Amino acid sequence: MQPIQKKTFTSAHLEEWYRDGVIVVENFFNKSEVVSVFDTFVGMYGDKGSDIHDDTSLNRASFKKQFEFIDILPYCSGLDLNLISLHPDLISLAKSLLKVESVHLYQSHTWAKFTGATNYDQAFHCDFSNHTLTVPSSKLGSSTVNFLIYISDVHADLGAFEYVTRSDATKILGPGVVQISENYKARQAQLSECAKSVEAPAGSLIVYGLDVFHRGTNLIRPRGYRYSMTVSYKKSGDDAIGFHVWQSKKEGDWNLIFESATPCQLNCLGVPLPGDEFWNKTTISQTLERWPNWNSEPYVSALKR
Ligand SMILES: O=C(O)CCC(=O)C(=O)O
Ligand SMILES: [Fe+2]
Repeated sequence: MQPIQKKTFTSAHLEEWYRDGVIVVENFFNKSEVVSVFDTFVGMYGDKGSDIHDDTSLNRASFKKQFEFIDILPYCSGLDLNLISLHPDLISLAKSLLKVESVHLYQSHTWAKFTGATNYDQAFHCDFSNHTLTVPSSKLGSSTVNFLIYISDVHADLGAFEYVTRSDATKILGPGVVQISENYKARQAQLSECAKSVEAPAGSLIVYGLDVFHRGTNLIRPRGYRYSMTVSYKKSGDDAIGFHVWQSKKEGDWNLIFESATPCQLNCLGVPLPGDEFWNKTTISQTLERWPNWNSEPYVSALKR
């Protein structure tokens, strides 16, 4: 088992994960890491916040607009942005939370939200429906972990994430409930009463399970914006879970990642580790042809052992 390396992450957090299904770690990433990612967001999305917020009730089209400013790994610029979802501390945390030696990054996207672009309010929900064709694992801690990373400072009027701890949701909905099937409005109101709002600085990390009720909220501050990233890991080899298929983005600039990521980081994208039976002289030279700046040395060395 990999130790939890991050100073800001303690065993009390681990207990919270099993008890509440949610952990908030303020300043998980250091300022210099986040400032660089923030600057890349500014270049990608700018500041489109309007003076007036949108509080009209949502329909299908305005709901879809919540997801307008999203890009998927690999990103067109910014090495730090491309590597933040593969940050060694995040990988190590995912391994500790899932209690496994090997994890797979199955979701990584940016998300910019702007005051007035739409109404960003959501109902309380659990995130499993587009991560699996079934339901979340009923084992505490599950086989997946979702991370929401704040890239800008987030206050209540800037689309703060809201969640309900597992025990509060159990009191309202009963044990193990992940879908609200009756008394929808009343249940939403009850969840809202005990919801916690995450106001936190850029670089903070929200960790939550697929079985945790949560929601996005509207941005109402004039000219407000919220930059964030959604990143999910699963236990390697869990075929029940998925979101992106990295191979479908073969036109994307994977060079940025291949030239800087460690074998452990690349392994989280499905690249076999040095020493794996996949590697031989042919597969190494063909991979080098695809990604000329890839550091093949650890893979070559492992062949000689
Ligand atoms: O961005 C957020 O604060 C949460 C969004 C969310 O829960 C979702 O779109 O599933
Ligand atoms: Fe969600």
